Amino acid sequence: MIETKNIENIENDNTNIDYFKIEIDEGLSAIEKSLPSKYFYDKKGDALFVKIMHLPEYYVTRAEHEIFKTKSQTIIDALQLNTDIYFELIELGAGDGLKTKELLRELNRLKYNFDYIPIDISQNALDNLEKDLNKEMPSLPIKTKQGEYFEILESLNNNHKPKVILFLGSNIGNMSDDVAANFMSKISDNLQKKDKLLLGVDLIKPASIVLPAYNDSQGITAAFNLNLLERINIELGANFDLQYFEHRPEYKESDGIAKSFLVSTKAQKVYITLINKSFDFYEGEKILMEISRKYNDTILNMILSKTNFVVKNRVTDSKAYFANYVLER
Ligand code: AVJ
Repeated sequence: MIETKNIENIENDNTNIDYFKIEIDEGLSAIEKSLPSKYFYDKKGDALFVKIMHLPEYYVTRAEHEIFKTKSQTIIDALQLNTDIYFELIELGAGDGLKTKELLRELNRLKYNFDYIPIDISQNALDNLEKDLNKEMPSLPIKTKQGEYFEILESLNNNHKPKVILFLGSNIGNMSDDVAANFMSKISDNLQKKDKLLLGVDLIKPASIVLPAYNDSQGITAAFNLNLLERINIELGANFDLQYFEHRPEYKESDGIAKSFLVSTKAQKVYITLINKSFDFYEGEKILMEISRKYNDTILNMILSKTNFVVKNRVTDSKAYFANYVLER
């Protein structure tokens, strides 16, 4: 008998079980199978992602962290903030807030007047972040919001307070260019003139650097991908046999998009109880688990041309692996 997760746990993971079922069914029923990477982040997935951020091969977090450590003042200047004017600092997909803390420390020290509003799909990540920030900066007003970016967007224009949106960590990289353009244009539509967005993107670079970041020697990224199959097993009563799926990332510098696949190493059938359906895999069949888009100025400008944003400033780390762009509405 396959055990399904109890209601309490499902609520803790903030996943609407109906959407979860529908999206998993859709992804596995397509000719080219895929699963949505946003479902990586249950409790175990959050913990694995924290490990990823500390991997020697995963340069992404370190490169952006370097920017925040060494160039916070440049960023603050480019954001054209004024210590007399209150603003909302809204972070989309806050995670563990490692980089944001550098900026928060500076803003706090310089006595800027703001509320920090981190938004994340993971309540677990938000709870950890809030605890951590309360400890280090007890005077910092923090108002966490759990939800998907899109749901939160509309609540942005409920008030006309000046806003700075943080969209860091190359989280935009999980979106196709069309989705990214649509998303950025929705954000800009919900902002007032002169509001800012600080966007962090991983830059296009050779495969010799990018590929190992998604194929680490300790197998943490493989476990991160496989965890979604395990999650489907537990929450939807499926019988994925994890030993017959192999993690295989692909990246060509000419496309600038890292793709993570799980490959079925034999012909097999997987039954999902709560979907009441079985799914056939042929030997070598791939499930696209995640895309991680890498950027350059041309690609970013192409995306922004469909929005009300203009680029005000761009800062990079010393190796030019990563860029933070200050955008203005
Ligand atoms: C959090 C989306 C930026 O794509 O690099 C890390 C997620 N996936 N390793 C990325 C991730 C595998 C990460 N982002």
